[in-house]
Amino acid sequence: MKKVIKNLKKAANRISKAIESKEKIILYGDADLDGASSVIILKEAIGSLGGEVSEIYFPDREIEGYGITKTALKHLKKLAPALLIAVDCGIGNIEEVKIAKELGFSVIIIDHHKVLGKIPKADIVVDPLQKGDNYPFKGFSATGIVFKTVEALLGDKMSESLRGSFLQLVALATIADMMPKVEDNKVYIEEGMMYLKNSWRPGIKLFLEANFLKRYPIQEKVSRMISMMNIRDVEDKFPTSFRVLTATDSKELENMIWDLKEKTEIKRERIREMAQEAEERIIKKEEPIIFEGDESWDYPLISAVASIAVRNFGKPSFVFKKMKKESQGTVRVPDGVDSVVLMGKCKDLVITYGGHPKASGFRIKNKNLKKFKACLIKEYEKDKDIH
Ligand SMILES: [Mn+2]
Repeated sequence: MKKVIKNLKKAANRISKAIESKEKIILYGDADLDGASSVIILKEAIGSLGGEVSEIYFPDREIEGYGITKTALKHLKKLAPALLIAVDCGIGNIEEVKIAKELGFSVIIIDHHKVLGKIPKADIVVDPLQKGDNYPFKGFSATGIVFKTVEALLGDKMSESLRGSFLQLVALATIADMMPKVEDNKVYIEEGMMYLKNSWRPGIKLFLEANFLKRYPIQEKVSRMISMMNIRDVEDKFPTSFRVLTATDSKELENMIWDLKEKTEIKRERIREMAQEAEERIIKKEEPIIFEGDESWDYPLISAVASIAVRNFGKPSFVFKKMKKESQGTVRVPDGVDSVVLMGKCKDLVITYGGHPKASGFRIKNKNLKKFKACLIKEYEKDKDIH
């Protein structure tokens, strides 16, 4: 028998039922390129079946935190009862899902993050990393799983052009999320790249034709476009990636792309400054891990700083934006270290944490920062002794 991702068919059937019975549907996605692409594919697939999406929501990580947030539920509750589909939002929202259910939402979670112990009591959870999932490949982006879901949802109503337009987004998201380029992903990226070259999505088309990318070969064009779009800048509800991938007005798009280009240049300079600041502090300390944060650091850029720190020092790097009472952080680690497992050993000290072994995040009360750092060092050294 052909292996399928656990609960995938169930999720497709539930969405199909919601379309038929004209239930309200809410799409809820992480604001990065993977989350935005997931939302777009679902929106267009539902649209192609004559369904309608009542609301799209991207939480602002800096203000609300990651995943399904209480701020979001407060905003969305007027729409209940409705089908709430959360994509690329992690698998740790036990409490928030409980609240959503009490508010009258039916909840589907589609995700690709590591499961942390218990899973939320959503109506349907699709995550190849959950227990009992026998699908052999585990390295999908969230968008890759969403694509498989809409394949099941649309069946033979998936036209060649729809498939091509979805695969472009799967390729972008898979590359953006740095998922392994093997097995199913390899096929998605190869096919997606083919469609990307001749994209009829106005945003992609204009991006790849942009003057400042002219001199690069297509692969490089695409990778530059991805890094420019993979920012979680939620403004008036939507991240830029979502706008660029869905807008149709070419004047508006040209402005957005130009704006992104300028932002990217400023961003690059700012990352360099922050990385240097961090570096000056790191070399003064001789510690087994890097644990640095600052109130002045720009949250959307700290992941880049953490990546640079791993590259330069070869140590697990925890970099955070300090806010009034809490800090929101990002983690990058060298090969052989699992950041989610490591944080799991200190999980009582954080508000939330999660992600992928090599790239993850956390949110913590400022009063626990010192203890968290001490715990991480202790646990990391313990593990190192074993190896
Ligand atoms: Mn993702």
